[in-house]
Amino acid sequence: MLPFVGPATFLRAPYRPLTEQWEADVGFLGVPWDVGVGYRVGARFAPQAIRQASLRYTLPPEGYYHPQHGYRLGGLKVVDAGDVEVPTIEYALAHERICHSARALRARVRLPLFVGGDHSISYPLLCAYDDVPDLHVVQIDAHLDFTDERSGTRYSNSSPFRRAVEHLPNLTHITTLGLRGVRFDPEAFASAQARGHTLVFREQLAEASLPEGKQVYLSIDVDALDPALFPATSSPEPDGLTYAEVAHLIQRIAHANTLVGVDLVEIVPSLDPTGNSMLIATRLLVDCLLAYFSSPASPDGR
Ligand SMILES: [Mn+2]
Repeated sequence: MLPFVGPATFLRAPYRPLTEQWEADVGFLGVPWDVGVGYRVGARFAPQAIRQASLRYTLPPEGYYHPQHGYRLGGLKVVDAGDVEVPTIEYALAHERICHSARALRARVRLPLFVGGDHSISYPLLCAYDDVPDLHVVQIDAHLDFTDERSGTRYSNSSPFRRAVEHLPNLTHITTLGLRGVRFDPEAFASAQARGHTLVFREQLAEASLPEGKQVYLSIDVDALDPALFPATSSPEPDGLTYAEVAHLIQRIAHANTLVGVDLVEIVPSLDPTGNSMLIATRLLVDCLLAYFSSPASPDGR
């Protein structure tokens, strides 16, 4: 079927709401909440935009074919679990519903994929992982998102990991990859350093030391990518990562650890009328599936 035909679900997977009983290898859940954004809004529209873009990556039953790697992801059972039904503005209610839905998805699939929304959703998503011992978070992001409070706000997209470490004693370590910009919060940086987080600036990426043998929750903020490549994001910073750098990090993290969940956040579709950003975002989700379910056949992520 051509990529502009038919109703849009993620990779053309069947839609099964979380109110039904089912099991799958992969579950896609939209989290269209962008009330926590500190700059340009619109990430609430990303789950639908990703579904539309993902029709170009429809996963056939026999898998994707590549001449050098053969068929990959054949027989993989993917389900589109729809979106969290978020309220208009009440953040506590939104967090409750996001956490509840994330728990329900975790119970049904091996690899949950959560698509935001702004980065504030990582806090309620991580709350659904309070039973995972020695949980590691790997965050690919231009920003630290570890601010205690900003303009009197504690649950914005600047603070999800600060709230997460306060709430989750089992969250033992955070590795942040791709940091850059000129607007660091000194208190947040000192606090993350004092907790022993691994903080990797964009320039140090090649030598980054990544966790090994851990249960890893991977949080990908698309502003880690270069804005020339991925303009559809709220808070762009110049000199970002290339697609290959991010794909390679996903492979390294997935192969050395057990991924327990992935979120992909801060995609603002209206900021890229070409649609290329949404295709790249979809491709990063496909790369997560390839890294998790395929043998390490393509170290460059292609
Ligand atoms: Mn972020």
